[in-house]
Amino acid sequence: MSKPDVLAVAKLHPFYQKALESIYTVHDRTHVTDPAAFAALAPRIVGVAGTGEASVPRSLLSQLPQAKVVSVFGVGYDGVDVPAAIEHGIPVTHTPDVLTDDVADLAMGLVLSVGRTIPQADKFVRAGQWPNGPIALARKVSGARMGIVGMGRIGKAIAKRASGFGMSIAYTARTEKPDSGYRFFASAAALAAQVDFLVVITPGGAGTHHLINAEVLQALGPRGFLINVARGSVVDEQALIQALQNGTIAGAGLDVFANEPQVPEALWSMGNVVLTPHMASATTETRQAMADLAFANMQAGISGQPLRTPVPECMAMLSK
Ligand code: NAP
Ligand code: 8YV
Repeated sequence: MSKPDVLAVAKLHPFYQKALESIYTVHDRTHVTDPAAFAALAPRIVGVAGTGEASVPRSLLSQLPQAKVVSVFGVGYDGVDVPAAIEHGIPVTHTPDVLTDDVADLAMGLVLSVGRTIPQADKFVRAGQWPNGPIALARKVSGARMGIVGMGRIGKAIAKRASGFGMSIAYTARTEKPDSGYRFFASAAALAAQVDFLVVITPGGAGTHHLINAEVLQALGPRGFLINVARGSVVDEQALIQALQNGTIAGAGLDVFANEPQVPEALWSMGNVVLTPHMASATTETRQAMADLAFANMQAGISGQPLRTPVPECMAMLSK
């Protein structure tokens, strides 16, 4: 008997790909690479596999009458048209919690990297510059003021780590968290004006598009650093480049970009910027846990079992 058909809408991590291939036939981006073949295949697709960055638009969902689940390998699902999925009766799942520690760790890694100029210092030593004089002084991290944009699962984990460095914690989110003990600001600009390190960790999508704009960067000021581990869309990248070039802010640590995997060339040569390739959850342990959870969701969706981690917007359709 042939295996059920699943569509991969992005290049999948090998852990997830391998698990899926054990019981499904995985069609790798056929809707993009061979639309004619996809027209014949689409009615047989029972599940859609994606990543946090993948696009699952209404136009695709409407071609999948047998699809039972969209299983995203990632906590963010801003590329999925969730209202359209609900209209088509297709629940969406993601992989919350299992990656929280890693993303918070990388956020702190970027804070330390930009503050203490670790990558620049490494280059300094390798370039044989040490004998020619001391490296420029860095910025003290312990005891500095941390501002977090997005106080959800990962935001809280970043706050916990920053507290260990004796940093004061303030945040903004859609709603205040009175029990957190951290100081709340109603806007990103008001928060930025009061902190040294502004760490962005919200979802992407329309609700947060360019939440970090020229005004917020101005408020962060010439001794302030921006860290973005959320989505490239949350930061106005052109405004950021200008702010870095003009000294409006001190520096930035960026894991995500507006048009990945393209990174604006203007950033490449900046000495006050640390760049990583969207790797905040990219450890062997966490990628395995994400693959296990994404696969479990796919299996549950296709076999009609309760989903492990549906996205919040799909809870209502699942309780009917
Ligand atoms: P979460 O628990 O849902 O937390 C999201 C937080 O963002 C919440 O505090 C929420 O506010 C806040 N938020 C949402 N819209 C906002 C807005 N317009 N203005 C201000 N705050 C807003 O999600 P999570 O698990 O922490 O993950 C957060 C995001 O991190 C993901 O969606 C993904 O985009 C990103 N991420 C990136 C990587 C990477 O590799 N770089 C890895 C994992 C995740 P409320 O609490 O008031 O609802
Ligand atoms: C992954 C992410 O890099 O979870 C998310 O939202 O952005 C990251 O964990 C991504 O989903 C895998 O491509």
